[in-house]
Amino acid sequence: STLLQSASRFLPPKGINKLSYGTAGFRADASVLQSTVFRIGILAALRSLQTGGAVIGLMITASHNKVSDNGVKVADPGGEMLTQDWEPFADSIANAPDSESLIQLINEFVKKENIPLDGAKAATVLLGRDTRPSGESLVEAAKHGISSVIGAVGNDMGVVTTPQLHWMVRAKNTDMKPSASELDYFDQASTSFRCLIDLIPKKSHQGIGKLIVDCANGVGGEKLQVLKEKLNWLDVEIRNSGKEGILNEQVGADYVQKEKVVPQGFGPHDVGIRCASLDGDADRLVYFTVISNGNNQIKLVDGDKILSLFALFIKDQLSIVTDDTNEYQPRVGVVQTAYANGASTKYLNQLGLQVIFTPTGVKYLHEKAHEYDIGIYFEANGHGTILFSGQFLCWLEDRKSTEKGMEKQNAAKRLWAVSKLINQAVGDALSGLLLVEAILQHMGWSVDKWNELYHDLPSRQLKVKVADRTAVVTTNAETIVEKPPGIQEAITALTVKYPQGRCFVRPSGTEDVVRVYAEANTQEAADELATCVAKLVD
Ligand code: NG1
Ligand code: ZN
Repeated sequence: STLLQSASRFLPPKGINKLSYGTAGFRADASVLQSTVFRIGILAALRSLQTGGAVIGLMITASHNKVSDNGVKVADPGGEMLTQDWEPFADSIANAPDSESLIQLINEFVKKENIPLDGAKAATVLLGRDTRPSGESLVEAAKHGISSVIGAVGNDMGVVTTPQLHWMVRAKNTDMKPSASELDYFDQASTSFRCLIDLIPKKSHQGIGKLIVDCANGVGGEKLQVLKEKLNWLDVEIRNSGKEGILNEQVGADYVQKEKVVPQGFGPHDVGIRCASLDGDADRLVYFTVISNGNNQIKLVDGDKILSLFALFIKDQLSIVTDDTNEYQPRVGVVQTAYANGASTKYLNQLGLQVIFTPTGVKYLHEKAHEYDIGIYFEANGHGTILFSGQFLCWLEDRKSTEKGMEKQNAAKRLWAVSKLINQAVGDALSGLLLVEAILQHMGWSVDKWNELYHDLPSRQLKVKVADRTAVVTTNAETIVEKPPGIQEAITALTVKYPQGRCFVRPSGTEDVVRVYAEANTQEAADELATCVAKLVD
C-alpha cells in the first residue's frame, strides 16, 4: 500500500530517547524529527476524518527552545490543543520502531475509534511553521504523512505564528469562514483594535508614548510589521525581528521572564520606555521596563499582571453593561496555576473575582476557562487569553444595539471588540499586545502605573535534576506532594517559618527535572526556602 511505501522512507533514527507528546507536543533536536512529523501528519489526517472532515492544524515549532530544536503539535477543530484522549496514540506511533508495527498500531486505532477510511469523507490538515531553518523539510515530511491517508489533503500556510494557525483552524470550522486566511486574521485584529481605540472616552484619551517590542528573532517580527503597517499611527518599534541575531538566543519572553534581565539589543538608552517581549512562535507575551543604572536589570510585568489588567477592564465594562435588574448575570472566572504570584491572586480576589487553579499546561487552563461566560486565563510566563461563551456573545450582541444610554452601549461594544481581538483558540502574543495597548490608552496609564496594581511577592524557581522525576506525585493543582511519603510534611514545616511563605514542588512536563517554587516576604527568604526544599527532593 502507499502507506507502507512512504512509512518505510521515514523511520526513526536508532538509539534516540523515547519521545513524548508532553505538555506542548513533541520537541527534540530537529535532526531526529522527520519520522515523528511524518507520523503526526498521519494522525492529523485521521483526526480530521474522525471529526467528520473538520480542518485540523499541524504546527512545526519548538517555541522558545534553541534554534537547532524543532517540534510538532496538533490543533483540534475548535483551534485548541489536540484532545488528551489521542495523546497515548501520538506517543505510541511516534515510538514505533518500524513500518510494520506503525501500520499495526494505526489499524488497531482506526478500528477502535471507528475512523472512516473508505475515502468517502475528505480530510484537511492546515500546516504552518515558524522561522526555524529545519521547518521547511519537516513540513514536507508532514505532507507525506497526510497524503498517505486516502482522501486527505494538506494546505500549507507557510511561515505563521502558532496562534495564527490555531486561529485559522478555528475560523474555518466554527466561525463559518471556510476561506479564512492570514489576511483575515490581520483584518480582524486591526479592525477590533481600532474599534477599542475609537471608543475611548475623549477625556482620558492621551498619548502613552511608544512601545518597543523584542520579537525573539522569530516569526513575530514580520507579523507585527504587517500589523504596524495596517495601524500606521500605532507607535511601535520592532527589535530582534530576525536579522539582528539568533532565534531565542538571549532574547524573547522566556529569557526575559526567567532571567529578569534585558534582552539583546536593549540597554540604558531604553530606560523609562514601555517594552515587550514575544517568544519564538509568538504565543507568549511579557512587558518590562529597563531599570536606570540597573546593570541590565528590568522591572518585569509578567503574565499575572497582564491577566490582572484584562480582568480589571472586563469587570469595569461588565459592571457598566449589567445591572441588578438583568435576569442574566454572566459568570466570570479567572484561571491561574500555582506559579501565579500570590500577590496577583490576592489582587484578583479583592476585585471580587472568582480565581480557580489548575495544573500547569495550557490545555488544563483553557478547558477550565471554557466553563465560564468569560474565562480569563494566564500562566505567569505570559501565555493566556480570554474565552467568551456563545450565550454571553448573543446577549452582548443584543445589548450592543438595543441598550439605551450611550455609555452602556459603548461598554457592550468594547466587550464585543475584545472578543474579536483576543484569540479564542489559544494564547496569542500579538493580539494580547494589541489588547494591552488599547486598555492602557483607554485608562491613560503608563506602564509604571499598570505595574503598581500590586507588588509581586519575591519568588524563586529552581530545578533539581533527579534520577526519576515520576517518583514525585502531586495533587490539588500540583500544590501538595502525595509521593514520596513524608516530603509534604517537611515542605510545610519549612514554609511556615517564613512570613507569607508558600512553596511547592512538581515534576516538569517538558524537561527531565523536578521544579521548586518558593515565595516569601523578602528575596532572601524566598531563596532560602527554595534552596532548603530543593535539598528535600534531591
Ligand atoms: P513544565 O516543564 O511542565 O514546567 C513549562 C512551563 C509551562 C508551560 C510548558 C509548555 C513553567 C514553570 N512551566 O512546563 O508553564 O509553558 O512549559 O511550554 O514555566
Ligand atoms: Zn511559544
